[in-house]
Amino acid sequence: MPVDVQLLDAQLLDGRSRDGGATAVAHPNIALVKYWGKRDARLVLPYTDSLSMTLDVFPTTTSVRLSPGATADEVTLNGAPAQGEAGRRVTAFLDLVRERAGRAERAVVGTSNTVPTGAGLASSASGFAALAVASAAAYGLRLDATGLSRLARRGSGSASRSIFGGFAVWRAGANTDRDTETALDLASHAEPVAVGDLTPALVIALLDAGPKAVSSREAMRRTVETSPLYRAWAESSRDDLVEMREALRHGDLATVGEVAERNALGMHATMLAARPAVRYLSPTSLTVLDTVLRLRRDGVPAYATIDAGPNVKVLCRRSDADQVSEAVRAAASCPVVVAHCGPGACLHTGNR
Ligand code: 2P0
Repeated sequence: MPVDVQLLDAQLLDGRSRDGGATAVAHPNIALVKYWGKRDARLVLPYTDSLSMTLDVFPTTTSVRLSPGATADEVTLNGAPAQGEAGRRVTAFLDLVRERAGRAERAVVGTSNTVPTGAGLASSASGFAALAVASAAAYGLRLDATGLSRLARRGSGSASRSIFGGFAVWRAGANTDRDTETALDLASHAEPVAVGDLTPALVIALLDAGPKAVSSREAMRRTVETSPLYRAWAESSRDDLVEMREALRHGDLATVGEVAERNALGMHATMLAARPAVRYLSPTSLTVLDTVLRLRRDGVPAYATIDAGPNVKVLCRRSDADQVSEAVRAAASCPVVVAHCGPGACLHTGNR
């Protein structure tokens, strides 16, 4: 699905509601070439480029309303006050928006996720993409889609990709000796990827919706600092990206799937070799990986990818999605959701 950047730009020029608040919707994305590892934690600059598909399921809706006179931000997550780290990350993000907008008002933020939070189903991607769009509008920051992607990146790296619909690549940007902070920030953002005749389905096996034991942020840091396999994966990931882009351009699902699967399993290998090891894969994750292999042996092109949690996502043809879902459900006794390419982040039209 092509991203409607012009529509987003037009909305942002006039995105605020009468009370100065704004509401935005964003969808999660699943990386086919993964982001794993930061070279700069404060600016959220990754070591490698990554490439993802934005989904049409599990949207996050976020409202930001300025609260003149308040001394702190009020952040609500799924109807309950945001606790600890989650609230601190939202306030740190709003501080960045306020600094750029030259404004000081605190805000009332309400977020609702339809995806289980923190279970490796990319809630932080949709969450910070929606927060970036809503807060930029509420504070009067006029940013185009590229600027919003940079901003969303500061909240959570993968959020930079959810600004765009369909397929998106997040450029790591590169350091040179003379880079200023502004230059580094400008160089790292997502952009849409040209795709040939390809409209895949992603079958999501919901193996475990509970929060993960190790946050992806901590797992990434530990992997970069201690895994002897990290450098090898990062290097092979560059080749994976080249091959992935080529396969997408040609609408070659088999190559897209093969590259996505090896890139994801390689990422998990880096974590398993970290000290101490980070293991997101569960026995049922492996059962689903076996099911995917069996489907392929039976002639069904199906390919697995796994993020920072046990849930397995299976890329396949739209026309095979029912068969793949049935096979996964039978093997893992779990609920299954079928996703397709979804839209980029946008302001809720009710604001206008
Ligand atoms: C990705 N993941 O490319 C990878 C694959 C999980 C596995 O991006 O620290 O929540 O906020 O930048 O974006 C999850 O990490 O991490 C993630 P931060 P984020 O989708």
